[in-house]
Amino acid sequence: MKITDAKVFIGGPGKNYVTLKVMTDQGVYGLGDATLNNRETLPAQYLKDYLVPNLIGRDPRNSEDIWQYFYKGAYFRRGPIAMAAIGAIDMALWDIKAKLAGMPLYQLLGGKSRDGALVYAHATGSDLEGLIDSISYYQEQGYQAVRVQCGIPGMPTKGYGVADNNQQNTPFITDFSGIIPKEEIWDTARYMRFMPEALMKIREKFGPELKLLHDVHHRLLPREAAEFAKAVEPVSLFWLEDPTPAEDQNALKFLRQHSTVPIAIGEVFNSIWDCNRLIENELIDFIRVAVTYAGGITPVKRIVDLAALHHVRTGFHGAPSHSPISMAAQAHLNVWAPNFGIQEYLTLGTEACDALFPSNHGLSQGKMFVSDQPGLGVDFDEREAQKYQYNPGSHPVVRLEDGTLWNY
Ligand code: CS2
Ligand code: MG
Repeated sequence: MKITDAKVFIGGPGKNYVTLKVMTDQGVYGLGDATLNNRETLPAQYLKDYLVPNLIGRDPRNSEDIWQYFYKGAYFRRGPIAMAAIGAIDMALWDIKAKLAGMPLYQLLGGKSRDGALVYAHATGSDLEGLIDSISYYQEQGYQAVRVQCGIPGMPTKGYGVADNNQQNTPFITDFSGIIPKEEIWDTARYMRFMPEALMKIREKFGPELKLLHDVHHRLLPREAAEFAKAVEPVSLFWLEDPTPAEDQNALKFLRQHSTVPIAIGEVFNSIWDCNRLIENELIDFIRVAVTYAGGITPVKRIVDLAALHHVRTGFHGAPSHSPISMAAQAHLNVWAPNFGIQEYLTLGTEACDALFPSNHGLSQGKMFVSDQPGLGVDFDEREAQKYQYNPGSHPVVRLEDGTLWNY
């Protein structure tokens, strides 16, 4: 069996999805997602210039060797651009493999450990009142878990994960007004004074059942993160996400000495080497990798298996930038993983998106139910795709009030 061609598409409704379609001499094709938020043209070019020419002619069933060839063969390894491109190929080859087997992909991983996989939505508000309305909205939709992000009083700009004037379901992460990012101001002191108390008020209002998650988004120093984690212990968060910049795998040691709040990190990781020490030293409770950014199903399965040895559960990234293809790949991993935790699920699905990516993965009562179609269980409509093209966008760059460049 041979790969005969591969096509790369950029675009989608309100998104620059990077979609890979791999064709074979037996007519079976596979799909992959190489969407790297705000840098979409780069994995697309990496695929077109380097990976696709070396893919043609290979046997698509040899997904491990092909992954090793593109990972080790590059010499300069890892990084988000290359791993998103490799990840798309790996997803497409698993899609083909499962279609050839006539099985939904989860069967090749080890079958189902559960039917429904718990998901969480993004509740947001420019103030606490707006956030409480947003949480109520998602609770009424049946969600059992919500991430809560709030505008901070007195903060010169709105802060992370906060939609303008309480608009819900807006793509507040990427501003498609060109490639020059807007600048936002961050003030840690204001955040530290306001957010723990706001989280406590939310817990008091919604009671103990609702799973609350909060994303610090890399913005605290290790000591500040320890202080914040200690302060929010009474809130009983489901998790506190990215309290410190993810590169420093030692940053959480201090936090772990001062708080038992569950920690989730990993959405920016591109390989097992970015998180092996966090997992082996049990410095985190949830690993947040994404199949696109971490290089595909093949390496993410290894990360999940390592995590299972150390009581670390999965909490795969699922930001608006992920296309239904990588969300489908994660849906199969979610039903299989014996150490599944939760799946981030941005309720930004629209008719236009469903038309571009037909699938019958389902969402009900705050859980995602995987398709039983052979393969990933998602398709890609090339005619629909012709409606879209690349639309440059960026998320903000963040500075402290004195101008110091900070973490977005
Ligand atoms: C966020 C991401 O969903 C999350 O947990 O951290 O949406 C992140 O803000 C974007 O992927 C950045 O491009
Ligand atoms: Mg995050």
